[in-house]
Amino acid sequence: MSDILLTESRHGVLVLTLNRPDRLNALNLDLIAALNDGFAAAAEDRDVRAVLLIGAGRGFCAGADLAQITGAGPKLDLGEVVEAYYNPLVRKMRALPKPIVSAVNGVAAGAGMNLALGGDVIIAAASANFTQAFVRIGLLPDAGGTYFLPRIVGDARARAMAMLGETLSAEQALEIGLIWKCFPDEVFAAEALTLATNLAAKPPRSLAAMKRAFNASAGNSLDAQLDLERDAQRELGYSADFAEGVGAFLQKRPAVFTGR
Ligand code: T3D
Repeated sequence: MSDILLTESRHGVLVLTLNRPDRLNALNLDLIAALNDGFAAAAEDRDVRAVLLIGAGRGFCAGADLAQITGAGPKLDLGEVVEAYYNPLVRKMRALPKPIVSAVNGVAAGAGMNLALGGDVIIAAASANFTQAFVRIGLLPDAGGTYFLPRIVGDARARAMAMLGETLSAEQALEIGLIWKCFPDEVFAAEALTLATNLAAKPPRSLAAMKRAFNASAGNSLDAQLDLERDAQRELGYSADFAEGVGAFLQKRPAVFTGR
């Protein structure tokens, strides 16, 4: 894997670190391609049971690399860029049958913020902040922003965030339910890894089924969703991990889940 995306496996967690700290980890095309590869690798590797996405340095991700998309070369077709780079990445993250922790260690702007929203559990350091920066440069939220934002914080807040482009502190993000938890800066990286490690020890098939169900719920009727829950629960009910979970409860010992 390239230097602009550092990868490291620890206790079932694949840590993906955006590594362009001098650009606040802005997304150039190489970095988006590396992220696509990273999530594809996470999908294939049975030993990876959770992914932790974090930024190197003081930023999480400042969105698209503006120097690249408005640089000296021929004018880029942004629709092409979105189609070839951002959209496959968002689809891969959502389809990954393993939980993704978005650990927002610093500023998350534009597509950088929406990259975080593509994760399953979003946490932030106290000094982090969030901006739908697109309006400042005459674009609209991409990387799933117009889909994720209203579903996470509601339509009114989503529209205002997108249209005004104001910056939200981590504390405000917590208040409006944009993130799960906020940690002091000094302990953030350790807490993020603990949380991801904790997820990696949970029953993988159960987590994968939840992810499928939550993904589907955005477009499903209640009836369709109830059917989906029935079918998924039937499958999980025959799993070795279900037997292990119940056995461990009855025997008053910690469960050891294997994904079978
Ligand atoms: O198809 C497509 O590709 C279109 C897709 C678009 C998706 C998008 O994400 S559009 C939105 C793009 N992002 C932005 O508009 C945010 C731009 N950045 C900022 O507004 C500010 O940098 C921040 C508010 C994020 C942080 O401000 P601050 O004061 O903490 O840091 P800074 O000094 O502005 O940035 C530090 C360095 O990073 C600086 O370089 P320098 O002066 O030290 O050499 C700055 O130019 C660089 N940087 C920050 N953001 C980007 C960037 N370089 C390239 N692209 C960036 N997005």
